[in-house]
Amino acid sequence: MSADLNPIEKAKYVSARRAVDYVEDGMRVGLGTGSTAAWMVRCLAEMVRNDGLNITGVATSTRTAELATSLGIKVVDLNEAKWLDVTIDGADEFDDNLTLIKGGGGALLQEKIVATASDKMVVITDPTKHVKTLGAFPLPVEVIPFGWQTTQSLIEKALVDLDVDGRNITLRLNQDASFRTDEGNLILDLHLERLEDAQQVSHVLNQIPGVVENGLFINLCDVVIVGAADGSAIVR
Ligand code: ABF
Repeated sequence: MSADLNPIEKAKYVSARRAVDYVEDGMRVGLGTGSTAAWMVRCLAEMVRNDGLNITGVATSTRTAELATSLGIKVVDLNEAKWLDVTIDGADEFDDNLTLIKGGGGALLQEKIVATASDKMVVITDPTKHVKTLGAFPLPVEVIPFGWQTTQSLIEKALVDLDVDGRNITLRLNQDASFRTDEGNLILDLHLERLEDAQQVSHVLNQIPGVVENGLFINLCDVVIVGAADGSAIVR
């Protein structure tokens, strides 16, 4: 780790370094997406190169697959691996129930599939990711391009009907309309500010035609590692 990293990057590296302790020889490993997960991929690649670690990776995005492959990690499709021993991934927020908001990087669909197809999910974070109540980070909602503006209206109506505290919920297309996920879908950012009932919101969202998936990861995360710039890590 280079000395000139800022405290948050140091914390991300520390959590990633601690997480690779969960990886054993011969494992099939889900490789997450984002800057924290990129540190994890680099740590694993070092173990493959220097210690002869033998693992098979399944990436959660094209960019993670490219990084892992370029560093010498064997990457296969989930259809080939079928099931994974452990997935290590980042998050945008986590609460005390280890419920996550993920998807800020636009990879939530593959991330959720890979996490679900794993015996264990280890989430790597820095201290800014822990929240008492989810929702300060906009909830990413993946929708197909066909009629996405109608889908957006349906989401807004469903949430008003759900009476999510009657707040002025705003739903905005993530980045610009040209952004596409690996599957060619769009991401809508759902600004809820506060999200008390993750199960209910996730269920309502995923009933709406056109919605593919959302960034709420409920009962999927087994362990959260919170790194700190001083080199320590809290495992929750
Ligand atoms: C990915 O990494 C996304 O699901 C999540 O939004 C993002 C977190 O990014 P970073 O690690 O760069 O903070 O897992």
